[in-house]
Amino acid sequence: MNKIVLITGATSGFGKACAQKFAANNYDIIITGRRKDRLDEISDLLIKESGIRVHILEFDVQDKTAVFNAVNTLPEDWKKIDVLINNAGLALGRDYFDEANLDDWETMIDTNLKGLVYVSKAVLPLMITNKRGQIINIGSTAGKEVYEKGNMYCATKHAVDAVSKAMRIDLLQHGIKVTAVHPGAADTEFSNVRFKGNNDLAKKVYEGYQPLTAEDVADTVFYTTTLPPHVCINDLVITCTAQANSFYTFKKQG
Ligand code: NDP
Ligand code: 8X3
Repeated sequence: MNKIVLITGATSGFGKACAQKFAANNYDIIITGRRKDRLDEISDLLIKESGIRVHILEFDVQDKTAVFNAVNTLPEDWKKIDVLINNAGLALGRDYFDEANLDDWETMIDTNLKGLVYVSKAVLPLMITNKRGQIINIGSTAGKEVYEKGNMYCATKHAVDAVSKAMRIDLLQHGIKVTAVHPGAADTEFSNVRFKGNNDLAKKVYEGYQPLTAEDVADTVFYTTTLPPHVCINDLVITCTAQANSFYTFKKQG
């Protein structure tokens, strides 16, 4: 029987690339997200490319009831989840603290922190019953250093860092691995979302250097699942070669 991975935010970016990477390595995949048309498209693609099984769960991670309903009503043959990738997330806006929009902040807190916690709490009983599993939380370099106008996005990613540490300690007794992967700048739909459809501003983020791709991150996420049962990567920061951390990126001028 193939192993099973559940990926949140599989309709785009890292989540979609992870789905393709795990499918190519014979995992059966539970893909989740809000955009049903994309979930259907990606399901067709994965089946065509890799011939594995795909199960679609359409929900908003901010909706606690929807999250628990979706996971609790999984068919029996989808309940042995080996890997959970908590990837769904977003930044909204890049403004000074006093000028930033409170609704944007609440959406980031509800998605990046509370959503991650809901999905984890829903999936954990299945992993504990199975006496195995790995939870991979997608943090960010923004969870390691706070940068100007990053305020609440950085705060939610620092919270992901802290929650990952807390999970790792409390789940030791169940033998569940907890891995936090913290990427730097990667060219996905992330900046289009952050700048609310201003694609010129989004494009500027990646000018003058070669950022990570979604595939770079997916390859690394997959690698963390290939280690022997007694080995766990706890915390991993991955940036493109031009980036040192949140503050330093070497950009070519002109
Ligand atoms: P994308 O915008 O390309 O993908 C984001 C994914 O999250 C989409 O599949 C989206 O699905 C899903 N999502 C967002 N909000 C919700 C929600 N409320 N409920 C369910 N799903 C949701 O961005 P990335 O792939 O770049 O981002 C993935 C993760 O990586 C995020 O947590 C982000 O913070 C983090 N990250 C990104 C970096 C980057 O530079 N790109 C760097 C470091 C970390 P849908 O809209 O269909 O619901
Ligand atoms: C996304 C990377 O630098 O925009 O988490 O915070 S950054």
